[in-house]
Amino acid sequence: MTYEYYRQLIIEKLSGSFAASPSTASKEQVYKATCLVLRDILIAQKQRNNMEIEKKGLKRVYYLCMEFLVGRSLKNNLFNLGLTDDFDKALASIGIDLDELYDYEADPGLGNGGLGRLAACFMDSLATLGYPAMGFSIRYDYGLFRQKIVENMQVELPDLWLPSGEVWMLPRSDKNFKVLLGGYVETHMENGKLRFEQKGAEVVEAMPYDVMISGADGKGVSVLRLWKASAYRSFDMQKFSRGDYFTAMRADSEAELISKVLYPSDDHYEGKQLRLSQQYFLVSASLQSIIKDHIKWYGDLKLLPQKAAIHINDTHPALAIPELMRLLMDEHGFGWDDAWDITVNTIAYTNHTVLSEALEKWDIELVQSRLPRIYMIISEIDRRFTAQMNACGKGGILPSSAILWDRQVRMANLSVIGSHSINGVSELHSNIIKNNVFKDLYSVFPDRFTNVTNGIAHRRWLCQANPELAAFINELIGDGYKLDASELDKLEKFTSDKTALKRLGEIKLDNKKAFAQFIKKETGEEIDPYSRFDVQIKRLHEYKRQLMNVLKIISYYLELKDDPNKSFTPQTFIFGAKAAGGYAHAKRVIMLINCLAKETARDAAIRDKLRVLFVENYNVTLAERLIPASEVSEQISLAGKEASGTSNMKLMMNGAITLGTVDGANVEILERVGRENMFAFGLTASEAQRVWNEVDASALY
Ligand code: 26Q
Repeated sequence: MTYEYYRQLIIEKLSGSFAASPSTASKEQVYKATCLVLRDILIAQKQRNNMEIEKKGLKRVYYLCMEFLVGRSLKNNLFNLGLTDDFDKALASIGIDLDELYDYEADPGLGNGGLGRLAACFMDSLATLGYPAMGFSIRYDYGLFRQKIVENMQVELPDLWLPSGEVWMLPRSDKNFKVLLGGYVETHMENGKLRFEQKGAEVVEAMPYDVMISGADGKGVSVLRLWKASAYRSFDMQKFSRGDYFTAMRADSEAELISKVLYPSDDHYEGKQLRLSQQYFLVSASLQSIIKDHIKWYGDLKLLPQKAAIHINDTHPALAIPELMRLLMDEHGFGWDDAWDITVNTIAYTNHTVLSEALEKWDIELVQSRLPRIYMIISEIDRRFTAQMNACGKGGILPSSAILWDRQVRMANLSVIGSHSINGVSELHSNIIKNNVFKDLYSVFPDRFTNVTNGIAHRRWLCQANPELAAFINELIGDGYKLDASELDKLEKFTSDKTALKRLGEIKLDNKKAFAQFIKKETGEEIDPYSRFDVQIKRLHEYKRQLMNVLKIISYYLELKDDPNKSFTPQTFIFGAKAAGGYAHAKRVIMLINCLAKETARDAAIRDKLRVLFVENYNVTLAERLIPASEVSEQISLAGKEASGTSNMKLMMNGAITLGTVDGANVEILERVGRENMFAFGLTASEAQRVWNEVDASALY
């Protein structure tokens, strides 16, 4: 196809969707028309792929996750489809600069941090590798808050992503489902079988919106299905027609609350009713959708484990286990044992945290009142597990391993008991979950536990984010690494090639200049691109130890104050971090960093040598700008606490040197790159644990 072809498509979209022409359209309309053209191309590709998948009867991957931090899509899709140049020309021919259009797209904040970004990278990877994959999540009206720094402090503002993000979504009004919340369960016999019916429940309608996620070369396409909640119409209309207008409207807004906003806490569990409703809403709608499709394609639900892998990303969608049991038994007539076999063999679970405060435990009363049938099933799973353990003389493990304990439902134990595969996200973390967090359950199910070390979609984080470096790598080793990252090993033969190293230095400097220019444009602040960029970008958390980094910077500051002529490599310390709204300590660290940023900018004796910069509202788009410009990557979590980390990989891949503890995936990075490319320091995880065991923790407070 030529660029004229795409130009024509854009013009047609402008006319068909906005009654506009290139001369009358606003830039925003051109942005939307361009996205819609790409969306159509991806849908057509997906339909072609579907025929192939059905013909071959391929097994499908379903990834359930409360968050998907996809980042902007326009640039990504153009890049993956290899259409950047054509669209650049097509748009230029109607007087529009493609680079300008990118900024019309808000960064959809449908995730908190690492876990949500990992889910998005998987969608890219699955599409690229040709796996038929569908991600399921919630179409939050508001994503993670927009962070503003006011008087050095974080203020949270609503994130309005839909006006520009909605263009990517295809509403599937023919594929909606009902989700029941609350009420009570009525039991009766029917044809000699016990039947369960949930009565008096709120009926919430789940309406799917599909987003196509392209893989490399645009051949594979993953679908991200986002559910929006509203009150079930006919239910509402009954009340409405009885003249009870306000009750009908209230039901509507209560139901809509479910997909209103993403919970902004990360690695910290809060037992909120709305969060539980969100989790069940996601799980129930997604499983009904999976089952309906499976029956359409294969007829027989016994084949589910063969034809579908359902993955739960952390325990947030763990209600998938009892919900699948409910659907198999109550709606499709299976007995307990067959339903259990199908469930366990279909579901797999990834754990992302060892922090005890992050392990989800719901009060039994809450689960019982919101999800009465689900609670019955969870109790039965627990009863059977308990009986089994007692029968084989392992009753001693129940205090750590039972699902129901202390009037609470322990979601991590439910996830292990109800899945055939359980993985951590780095080798160290997977060992910790086997030997500590799930020690007793591991002794019961040793074969279920595995490791899957995290990765990143290097197409986004290297090829797109750092085009100059990618072009240079292409020159050196060809572009095979785009599909197979292990080909980057071929760069080894250039480690002492002076010309290549010089060029790498120039590219880094160009990226630093571009970042400094961006900061100047956005904030008016000037940072020196010739200073060393030392970067810590991640959620603000005590275990990630931003405070330790700040204390080091303060010590440098004091040294320079004492001796302004001290020989000192000029450094710019750059932080990006959001803190959960209720996490007071984390918010005070943000304040400290911002005070320090002001102080280093103000002090003429210091600022040429030492600067601190806090970038406001750190998100995927900012990461894409900053990572290529980074030189030191701060990965300094307390050993044993960071499950994997993924910014460590993104920064390393863009040529930053890691300063890190022996934690999470740092361990494996260290093995691969060697000590000359990573400065590892501090206690190991087991040494840190020993210190904890020795200290009376209560004496610390
Ligand atoms: C739970 C209950 C209620 C509200 C919110 C939550 C919640 C939400 C998000 C709990 C945890 C999260 C996110 C956790 C997370 O991002 N973990 C990170 O996962 C990455 C991908 O595996 C790892 O690289 C990081 O080490 C890990 O911290």
